[in-house]
Amino acid sequence: MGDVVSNESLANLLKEERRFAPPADLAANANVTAEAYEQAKADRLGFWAEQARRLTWATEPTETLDWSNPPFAKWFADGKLNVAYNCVDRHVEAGNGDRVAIHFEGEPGDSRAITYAELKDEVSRAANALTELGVSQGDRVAVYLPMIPEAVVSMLACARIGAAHSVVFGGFSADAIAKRVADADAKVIITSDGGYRRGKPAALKPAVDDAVAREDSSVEHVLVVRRTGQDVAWTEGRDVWWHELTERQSAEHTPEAFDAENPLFILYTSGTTGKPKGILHTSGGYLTQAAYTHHAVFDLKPESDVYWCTADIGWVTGHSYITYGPLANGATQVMYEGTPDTPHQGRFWEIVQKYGVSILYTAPTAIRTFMKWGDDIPAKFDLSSLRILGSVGEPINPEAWMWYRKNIGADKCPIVDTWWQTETGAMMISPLPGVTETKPGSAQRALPGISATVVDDEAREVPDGGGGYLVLTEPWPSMLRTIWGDDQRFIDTYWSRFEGKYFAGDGAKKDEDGDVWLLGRVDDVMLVSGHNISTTEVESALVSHPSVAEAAVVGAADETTGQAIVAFVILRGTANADDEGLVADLRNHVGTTLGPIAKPKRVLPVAELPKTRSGKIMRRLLRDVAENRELGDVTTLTDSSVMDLIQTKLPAAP
Ligand code: 6R9
Repeated sequence: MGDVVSNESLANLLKEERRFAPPADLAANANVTAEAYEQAKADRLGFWAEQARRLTWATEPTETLDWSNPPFAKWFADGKLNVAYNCVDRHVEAGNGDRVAIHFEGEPGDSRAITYAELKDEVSRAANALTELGVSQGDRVAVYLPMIPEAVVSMLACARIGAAHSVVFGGFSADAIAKRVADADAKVIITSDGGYRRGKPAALKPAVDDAVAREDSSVEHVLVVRRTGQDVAWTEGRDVWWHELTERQSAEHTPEAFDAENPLFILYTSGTTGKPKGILHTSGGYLTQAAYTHHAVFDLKPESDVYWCTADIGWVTGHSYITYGPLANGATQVMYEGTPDTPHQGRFWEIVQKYGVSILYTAPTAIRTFMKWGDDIPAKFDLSSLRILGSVGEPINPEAWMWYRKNIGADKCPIVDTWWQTETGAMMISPLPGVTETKPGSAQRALPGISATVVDDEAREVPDGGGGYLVLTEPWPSMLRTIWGDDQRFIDTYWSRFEGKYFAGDGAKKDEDGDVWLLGRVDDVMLVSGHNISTTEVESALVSHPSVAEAAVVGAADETTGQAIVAFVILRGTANADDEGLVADLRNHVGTTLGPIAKPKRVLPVAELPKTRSGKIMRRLLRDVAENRELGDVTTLTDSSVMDLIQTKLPAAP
């Protein structure tokens, strides 16, 4: 919270009374019941040792947690396993080789079904190919691909040979690739000629060529998947076509067992400032929690469910809930290459209908966009196959939650709002669909085996009804092991704010039942007349007005109140941005919903909001605008023209 930090706990303004019980049939057949909480509470390590048995180990672990050198954890340290074997081979061996693992849907409408048996062959060939390129256990491989099956195959091929992958989101620049590749010291980059984006082929290889051309590049080979068929520049000796290399490999590859703590991947998070942090995840504990949470939170029935996570493989959600969790559980899933409005705004719902998707996992930013596009669009499709809806990435505003439930979930599907981070590796706080009476906008309760709470500035647990900082009080299997190459930064960033506790960097409150509500990043918390006010609560109040589709609020320096709340809003369909009355109405609406203290000083209707490439609102940039400052770092922004638009909207500061 920088220099505006107040010793007062976060104000608790929003009241939400709506409750939704789990559907009776779902509760009766749920994978996980309320007993799991009791069991994990009685014996947390025993609980995780039992969950680790979902995996197939070459050597069963005898030790669950080694916490002798905190905050450096080791889970299942004397166990050995092969992660790719767990995600692929064992399902084939169990007689499920004919089950579809991935229904791939390309943006131009091409599609491909890949069974577990086929996936096993592809992963084995790719593992042999990487070996031929000189990659071995302990090496790093960068992956810069669109959302195509080869992305999953590449990750699993690395895992299979014990090399760590570092996936770089396909929308990042040459500069971002170069920094990440250099930090991880990657030997090989796997990329493609391009991918389809908004109806057109978009090139990927030029950014890799540019990144690799830099002097300090560690890259020996660039492995290129042909996706769009567009022309590519070629460096003989360095560049290799994926199809040429993999086609001549054997489909046999014996998976070697690696230590549970063998690095599985590095994934960079930009944070708000500074050099990206290479978050390191390892094998046995990570896969245990990814698989368990996917089983428990989505109630996955691998024989009958069709699961779809709309995230990109370049984010942690794609890692844990496209590649590792679902495949470890033998799920059938949809993988979609493109954008939600290509070629039309009903594309997602058309895909749900086409494949009979039963579990959908998406982000609040997408849900708010669908709200803006209108209820009539999903209404044109048959969504009756859906039974569980998930949300991740940002706090979900209660009104967006209600819209999701009503318009996508036919007013019956439980919504699981899952809180977690790149650093946590897997879900930490979420309802369980067969157990929890859900509340719109709350992630509710730490999952079985997870210990989370909310503390004040002095590290004291806040009572029910209080607000403060979200912390994790016990180590968990899929926790980050360190920041790659920087143990001190790992300690400073996460373990120094509160002694012995993991500091998540999110504001949170506990309601009268002890359920957790996430209130946004603590760097974004506003300090108005001595009160800490969460961005999420004010934004949710704005989104609960029928004219507002999306809102972002920031605290801008103010002579009288310290900070004043400035709100940027995207209006719904017919609302008029020049309507003075509407602006006054929105201010009053927040005043009556949350109280006068939370009333924005200014409300500015805008056409777009600045977002990171994973869809999170970048309030930092809006703060720069609201305080008439030069914009800070915009490199992680999806579309920098958005900021020009917003700046022209802004009247000179009073
Ligand atoms: C998985 C992912 C992590 C940050 C996290 C928090 C926000 C994610 C949330 C949520 C409220 C949820 N966040 N899920 N806030 N409710 N259900 O998004 O990882 O990209 O590392 O972001 O996202 O602020 O700290 P990552």
